[in-house]
Amino acid sequence: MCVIFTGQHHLDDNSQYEFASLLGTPTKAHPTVLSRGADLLPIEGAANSWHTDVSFVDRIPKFSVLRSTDRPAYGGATIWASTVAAYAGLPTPLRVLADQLRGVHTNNYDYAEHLTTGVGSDPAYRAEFVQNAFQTEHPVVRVHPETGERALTLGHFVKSFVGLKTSESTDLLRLFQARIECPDNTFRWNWNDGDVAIWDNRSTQHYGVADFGDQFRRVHRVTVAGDIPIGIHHDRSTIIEGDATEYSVVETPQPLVGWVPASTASIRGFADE
Ligand SMILES: O=C(O)CCC(=O)C(=O)O
Ligand SMILES: [Fe+2]
Repeated sequence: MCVIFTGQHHLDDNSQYEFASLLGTPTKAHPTVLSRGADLLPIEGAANSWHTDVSFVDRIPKFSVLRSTDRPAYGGATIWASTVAAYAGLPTPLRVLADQLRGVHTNNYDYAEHLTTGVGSDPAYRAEFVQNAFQTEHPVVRVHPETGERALTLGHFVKSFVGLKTSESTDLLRLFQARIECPDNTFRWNWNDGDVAIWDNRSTQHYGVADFGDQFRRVHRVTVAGDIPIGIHHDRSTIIEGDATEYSVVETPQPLVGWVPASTASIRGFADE
C-alpha cells in the first residue's frame, strides 16, 4: 500500500515531480490550493486527520508521492491504513451494509473537528481550500481498477451517506473509520532526511502525527491522476458539485494480468447480480 525510498537526498521539487511523472500524469498541486505552487503542494505542520487525498473530486488521484523537506528532531511520523484490509476484516453484517452505501465527499468538511495543525489552524489556508465547492458521491466500496480488490472509500472528506440522516451518517462514519484506523491495518514511518513515500491512494488512508510540539515540519506532495471509482454493483462515482477537469485528467487504468474488469459473469471484485 505504501513504498518508501530512503536516501533520495538529491531530489528537489522538480525532480520529485519528474519522478512522479514516471507513474502517470501528475495532477495540479490541488483543485483549489494553488497559491503555494502549481505542481507540488507543500503541507506545513501535519495533516493529523485520517483521509484519502482529494476524495472530494470524482477523479481521485491514484498515487501520492511525498517528500519530507523539513523534519522535526522528534515525532512527525506518517501512518497509513489499508482500506482493503479493513474491508476484508469486516464481519458479514457490516460488509453487507458497506456494500449498499454511497458517501458524499466534500472539501467543505468540518476542519476544526479534524485538523489541529496546518489546514485546521490557518484561516487563510482554509479559505483557499474551500474557495470552490466540490461534492462527489462515491460508492463506499470501490473495486480497485488494477487489482480487483475491494476497498473502503471514506475518510474526513465524507459529510454524509446517501439517504441517511446527518446523525446516522456521523455514527456510521465513526464505525467504519474505527475499523480502518485499527492498528492491525496500519504502517507507520518515522521520516529521515531524503525519504520519499509513494502510496496507492485508492486503497489507503493516511494520518500525519502531530507530536512534535512547535517545531517546524513540512512535506511536499505530488499527486498522480487516477480513474473515476466504480463500486461493486458497477456504480460509478457521480459529481454533485464542482468541475475537476482543470485539476486532473482521468486516467485509463491498466488492470494487472489475471484481473479482467470486463462485464463478464466471473468478475472478481464485483457483487454477484
Ligand atoms: O502530514 C503528513 O504526514 C501527511 C500529509 C498528507 O496528508 C499528504 O501529503 O497528503
Ligand atoms: Fe493527505
